Amino acid sequence: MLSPFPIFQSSPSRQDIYPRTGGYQSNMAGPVPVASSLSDIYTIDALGTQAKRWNSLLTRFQTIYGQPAEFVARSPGRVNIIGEHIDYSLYPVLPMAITADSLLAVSTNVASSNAKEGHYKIKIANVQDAKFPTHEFDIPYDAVDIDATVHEWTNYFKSGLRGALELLRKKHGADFKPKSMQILMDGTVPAGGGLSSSAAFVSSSALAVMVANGEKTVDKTELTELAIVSERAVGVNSGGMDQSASVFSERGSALFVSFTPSLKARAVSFPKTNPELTFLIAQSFVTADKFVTGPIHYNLRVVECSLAAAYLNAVLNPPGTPLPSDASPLSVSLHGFHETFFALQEHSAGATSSKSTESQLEELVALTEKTLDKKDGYTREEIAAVLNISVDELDKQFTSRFPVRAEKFKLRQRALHVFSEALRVLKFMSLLEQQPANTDDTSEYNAQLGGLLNQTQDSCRDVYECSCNEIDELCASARRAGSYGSRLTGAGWGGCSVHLVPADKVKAVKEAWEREYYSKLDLTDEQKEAAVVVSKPGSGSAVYLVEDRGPVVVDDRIGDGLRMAGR
Ligand code: NG1
Repeated sequence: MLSPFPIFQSSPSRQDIYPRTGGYQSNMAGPVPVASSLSDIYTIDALGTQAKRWNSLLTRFQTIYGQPAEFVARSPGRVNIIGEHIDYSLYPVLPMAITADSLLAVSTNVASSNAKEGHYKIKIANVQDAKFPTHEFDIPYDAVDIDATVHEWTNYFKSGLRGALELLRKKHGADFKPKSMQILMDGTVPAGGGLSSSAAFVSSSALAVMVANGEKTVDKTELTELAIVSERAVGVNSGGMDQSASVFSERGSALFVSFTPSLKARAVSFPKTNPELTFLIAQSFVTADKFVTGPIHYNLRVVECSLAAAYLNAVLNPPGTPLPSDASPLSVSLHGFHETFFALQEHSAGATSSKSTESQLEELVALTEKTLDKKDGYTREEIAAVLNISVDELDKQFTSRFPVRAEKFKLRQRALHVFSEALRVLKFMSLLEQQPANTDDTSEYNAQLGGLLNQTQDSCRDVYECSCNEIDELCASARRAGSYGSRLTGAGWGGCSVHLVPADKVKAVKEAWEREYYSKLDLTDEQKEAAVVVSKPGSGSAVYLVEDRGPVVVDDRIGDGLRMAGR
């Protein structure tokens, strides 16, 4: 297990938090970095383990394919600090990348005679070959076929491939011919663990395809946008938080991701606190498979949020007002309703000053409580009548993309969670912008940050209904042992939890979990080792060119980082 690491930096001034544009750090757009050493990618304490892992990946590649890899594409998993289940309603979120990641070692040196006429060849293997068997595909130049009804690990690669090829065709013309690739994958983000293994895999796959096909630089925004759309091809109506965190993150900072008017990410650091604060991530070991449970969990929530947007629009905006078509999975979102509602309100009042987003969200919470008063949910017929469309039309617009199973849609609860969670993200950000009043003892400030995380958990459990007993137990146990704030992170219904813990209580919290939770499960040594990690904000996607630099070598003086030996 890792030792406690204070994620809160010693950069106390507001200037340090948002140095460049008088309030916020500038957008972090630009190309995906090409790493020249592992110390460009990982924090110092991770270097020893990572160097061994990279070396074994490259050695195994050579053994499997009889030739060295040309490059490695890397994208990490993430933990979300605050802003749960609101990215697909297009409200900003605050995740950070973690050390665990997806690595794809690649070579394009495949004889063309190997592939069928009019096709290119993809050979893909995994270091965990017993769990993820090797596959070979002959793929026609013009289309990548993905069978989303089959749960197959290579679908994630194929969806990154498909998205990257769409972009390459836009750039180089419709008759662009993709290269054959030989790939060996090593992923350390636990699948179904709430840390976004799928986004790490899809983003690294898309990045690998771009580089394999000769792109010298890969734009981070383009990569993120294509990874978001690609992941939807695997059967999940996903939002954009995970892919943004995976691609854009910078070591040492969390990431504020906003989705409108266009995708933007900026690094956010934290004021120095006393006691120092640490984020702990704890696995529940309840596997939440979004793909399998989508029709009653994740995809249903996406549908409910879009239906809530359409319903509120029909009732609260003038008759016939269209909702703007946007980048959300079903093209209409609560954020779109929010913007339309206040734009019309200001227009009709001839307003000279607009309300703050915080007060707008407070007003929306109150309006939702009044307007969507059916606590047990709304039937298709009831919603269709208000939208003035047939039930068939409703199904076509909202439930045909991904199947959902529900008699009633809980529009009230879903809208209330989304508006109140969007408000909590703003409150969290505004706390980060402030200096704690008393820097000798910031307990009260720490408790305010933690309080917002606790409110998120309450809302996820009671209103959005995406927690589970095991996560609730982990949160309660952590709070009793001294956590300021504890909540599920990611989609929920199992997976992981995140906890804001004073550094001097980390031991007590871990002991409490062991006593009250983990000791009651039948865990393997490997699971015990992975159960709790102290999370540091890690860096985002990167490419490492093996050809230029040769295999990874651990320097004796690990403190100097790692060097890459020339061949
Ligand atoms: P997970 O399942 O934890 O990777 C999912 C979505 C996110 C976001 C969160 C809930 C995907 C790939 N990810 O995260 O976009 O909606 O749930 O906040 O679908």
